[in-house]
Amino acid sequence: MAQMLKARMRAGENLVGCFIMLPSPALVEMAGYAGFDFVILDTEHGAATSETLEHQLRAADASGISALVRTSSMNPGEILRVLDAGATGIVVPHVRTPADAEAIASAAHYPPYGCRGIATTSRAGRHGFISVAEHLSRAHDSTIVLPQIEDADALPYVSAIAGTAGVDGIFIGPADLSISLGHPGNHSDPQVLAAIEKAAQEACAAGSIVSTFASSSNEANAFFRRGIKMVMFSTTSLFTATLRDTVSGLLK
Ligand code: 3PY
Repeated sequence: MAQMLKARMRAGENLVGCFIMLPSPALVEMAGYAGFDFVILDTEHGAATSETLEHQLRAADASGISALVRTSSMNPGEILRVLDAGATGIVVPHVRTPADAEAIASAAHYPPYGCRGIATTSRAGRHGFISVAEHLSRAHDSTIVLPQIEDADALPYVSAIAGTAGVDGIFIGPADLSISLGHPGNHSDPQVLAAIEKAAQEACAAGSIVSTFASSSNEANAFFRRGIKMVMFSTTSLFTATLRDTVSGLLK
């Protein structure tokens, strides 16, 4: 499964994911059964604990969907813990420089590609039921690293960040970027749109994969047509929109 997502990214497939802030394994299963390609479990703003996260990763395995985790920071210990828990990859917020990108890639990959430490009995190593050699080979083939570009001061470095060894793509965060560019919450401000487009083009030119949020199928398809290969929907936004529409349609 994990291998499959990285291989599919490398094959240039269009991929669609669910971004999940709620610490619910059932929501992960729903995304899997609905046919999404991946979930991103958010521990930056979401309420997950190490234990709820592990249950969500189990739900991903059970429902056949790949699960990445958004960490709350670039801390190598945090990156290690979510990968040991069985995440297919990491999304790391507020990466600003090529040195940041190198540091997170190193934390995510085992030697000789990085400096991740091994626990042979971690969940990622099937609690010791696979050999160390198999664990290392699986990790090498499957681990995905996506730095988030969401700050104005990261924009000059997009090509270098995207092209860093051990980095598989970039994830553009429109909400933080809109704040950083002085247009809080206005993702469709021309300056924000232009910055997103430029970052996407530069990352694609560096041979990298670009991911970001869409708010509708039409917007997702427009991204796919422009070469943005990984598009995700916020499950909280989908759910709140449905709740709002349902209540507003009632005769009361
Ligand atoms: C962004 O859009 O900036 C995000 O990181 C979403 O949480």
